Amino acid sequence: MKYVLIILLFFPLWLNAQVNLDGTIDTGDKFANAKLESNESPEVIAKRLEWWSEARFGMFIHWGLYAQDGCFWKGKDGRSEHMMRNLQIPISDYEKIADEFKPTCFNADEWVKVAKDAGMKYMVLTSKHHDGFAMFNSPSNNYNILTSTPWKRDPVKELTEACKKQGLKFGVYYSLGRDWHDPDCNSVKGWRSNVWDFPEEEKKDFSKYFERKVKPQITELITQYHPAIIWFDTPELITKEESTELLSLIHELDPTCIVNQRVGNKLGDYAVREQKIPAGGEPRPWETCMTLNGAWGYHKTDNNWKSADSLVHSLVDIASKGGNFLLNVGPTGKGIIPQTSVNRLKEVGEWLNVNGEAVYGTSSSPFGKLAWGRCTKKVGEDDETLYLSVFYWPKNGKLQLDFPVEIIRACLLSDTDKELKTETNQSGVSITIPIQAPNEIATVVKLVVKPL
Ligand code: H79
Repeated sequence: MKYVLIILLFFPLWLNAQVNLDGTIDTGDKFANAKLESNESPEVIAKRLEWWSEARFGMFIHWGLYAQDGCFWKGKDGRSEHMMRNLQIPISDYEKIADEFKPTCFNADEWVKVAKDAGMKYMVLTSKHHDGFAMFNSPSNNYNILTSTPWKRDPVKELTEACKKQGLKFGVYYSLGRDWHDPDCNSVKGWRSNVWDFPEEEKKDFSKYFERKVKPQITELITQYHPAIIWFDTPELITKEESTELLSLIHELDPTCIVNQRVGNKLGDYAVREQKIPAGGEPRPWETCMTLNGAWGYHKTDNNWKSADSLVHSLVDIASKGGNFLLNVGPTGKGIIPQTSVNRLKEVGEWLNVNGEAVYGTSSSPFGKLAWGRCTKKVGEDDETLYLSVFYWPKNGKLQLDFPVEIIRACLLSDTDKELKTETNQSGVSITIPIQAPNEIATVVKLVVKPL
């Protein structure tokens, strides 16, 4: 009974640690929902984001030492890429994983091809996650993949080159305010820092970690690989001065480099939602990042895969709200993207092959909630195009639109030669469609209309 009471008492606290009351995941970004405050004009930011806003769909890759045994350590389930903290693994033991890290099956061209075949236009790889291990050549810090593993290869370099060859943009993820390998990286009340190796939180000095590790490594990443995006995570205790300094450092080296909001303190080019799609979109440029199963890093017993249906619906939902979708894969310790992930992504790619026009380069829906699916839009010189992605196909052979539009031409994206009949009625327009849904995931009706 005592234990039940204790659990009941602390359960809300535990829940609160992961999900804020507003539904965002607590990644230590205390300004996650705030309006971004840049000293650059919206036009300058929009220009930097030009390719990114067209791209709409990217691949997130979480790959690091935690993948070696699929988030298990000494037979214990470390639950996620947070394995080191979840199991409180001492640094001296965690480092031993590096001694055996030899992903002999890694092939950068194959990974990029998986992304490309899925219809993804960019890729973001974890260059350093919370465990502090650099997956790139880092002359400033020995705890990196070239110096500390028998593999001695540089996946950031190889993926940069493979992306260039296959026409994808390449970016790097960098855990900013969490680093469990650095003795000075602290956190609020020690909740998220390494207090098992370095228990004296009050003696830690974030600025020392910032000077010693963050600034040199970000400089290395930009000068060595010229990433198109730096995707920061978990700003935690970074000060406004430090966030500002970091942004200046990045833009001095490369003014075209996109930086997300988790550089901290309301700065950065675009907002991030983790594992969530905001109900009404966002007023600023934004991106949802999401896992294919339950963890970001490869977890060997997690088979809770999302269906292709749900992935396409998420992508279209996000596009209809003007956002980007960064969908994650977690390759194994051998360097293989799990086959189920590859299969699901292939299905999404097949759908995009036919219907990509409804996603890439589109803007958000001009309408409110639509019972049958989602709408995206493109504005032409004399007309506008609406893409109606129908998730729930009407059974009566008619798609009723309850808004007034003057249709110039209507067709299915899967059969553009065949014009669909349309009829204006009291509440809007009725479009005659096939009785059977041509595509079980979603069928897109393309409408060229007079400017709305
Ligand atoms: O990289 C992926 C995640 O590992 C990272 N962000 C994405 C992109 C992430 N870091 N933290 N979080 C997501 C949410 C953090 C939840 C925590 Fe906790 C709250 C960590 C510590 C307190 C959950 C609850 C884990 C332990 C207690």
